[in-house]
Amino acid sequence: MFDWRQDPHRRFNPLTREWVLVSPQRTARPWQGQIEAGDPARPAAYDPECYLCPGNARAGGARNPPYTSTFVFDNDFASLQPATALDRFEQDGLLLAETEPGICRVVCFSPRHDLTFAAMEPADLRKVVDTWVEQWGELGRHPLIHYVQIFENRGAMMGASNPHPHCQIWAGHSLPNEVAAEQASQKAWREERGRCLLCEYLKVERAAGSRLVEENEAFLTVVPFWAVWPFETLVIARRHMTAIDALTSAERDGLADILKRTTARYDRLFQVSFPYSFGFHQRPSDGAAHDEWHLHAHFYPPLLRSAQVRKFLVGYEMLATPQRDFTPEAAAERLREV
Ligand code: H2U
Ligand code: ZN
Repeated sequence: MFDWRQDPHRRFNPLTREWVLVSPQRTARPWQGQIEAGDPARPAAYDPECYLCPGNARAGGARNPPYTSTFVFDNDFASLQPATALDRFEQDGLLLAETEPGICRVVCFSPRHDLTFAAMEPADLRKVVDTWVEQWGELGRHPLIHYVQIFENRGAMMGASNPHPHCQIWAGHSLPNEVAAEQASQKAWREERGRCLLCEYLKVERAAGSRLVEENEAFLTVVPFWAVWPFETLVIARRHMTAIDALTSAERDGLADILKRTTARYDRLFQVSFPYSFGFHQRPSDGAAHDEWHLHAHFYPPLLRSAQVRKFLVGYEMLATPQRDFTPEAAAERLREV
């Protein structure tokens, strides 16, 4: 008899329409590879050397105001620039390039250098949510901007340059790859079945229960059936909405609450300030209604089975298909236990 909990199989991701190989029997293998040092102990509440702390100088000459809540500024090393003119280059259908105008910003969540989502007060997290909604709207109204990506790199392991709680916003002209793939799937689902892919998925996960991690009135956190990263989670709006501009006041509190609870579970599971990349996926800011879109966020944590062992997508995963060593159901169970 085939055992879905133990035997090798593959699972389908309907959002990206890609497969992942699940090989739970591999968790028994020994580890003689790299051991991660992890982030240093909790930093001080204020760091005179930090370019994000209130009152401090940034690289490039600017100085932060003595801010007391959230603080937004234009990235001093922006990947995208608003003055870029639209242009295109093509040769023989093989060499293709397009200019990419845009705006990059940094959002500090708090004046406190030592905090994380998990350690912040709900009222302060609510201000972060309000800032996201405001920034998303403001940047999206720019005529050249068609997609606003809000994301956070947490922890040195994920490439965050600084432990000060902050996220980035890259708002650009074109649809990023992941967003384009998810949009195509959600659109096809809507056209073929007349329903929303993630509304349907929510029902399936609530009925199954085995992959649920957190739930409140407004949001749900699950380890998706098709997760690639060991403790990957998907945070889904309970109500059908295409973007964060549709959140009611209570739902904004609900978003703050679910992010705090989810990250607190991550921190407790591995007894460290858990590293991850986090970001929202939602309707493009191109003026169309995009009713196929359903607001959600992804957490992609790199840690594998302890704070010392991290996952890299290499070898078979680079050349063939991503793979994971234990089932999403087992990961969700561990997250629920802490
Ligand atoms: P990360 O920790 O995710 O790298 O985000 C920090 C961002 O802050 C990064 O994009 C910017 C970097 O360009 N930055 C400034 O805008 N000003 C500075 O003085 C240093 C860093
Ligand atoms: Zn700081």
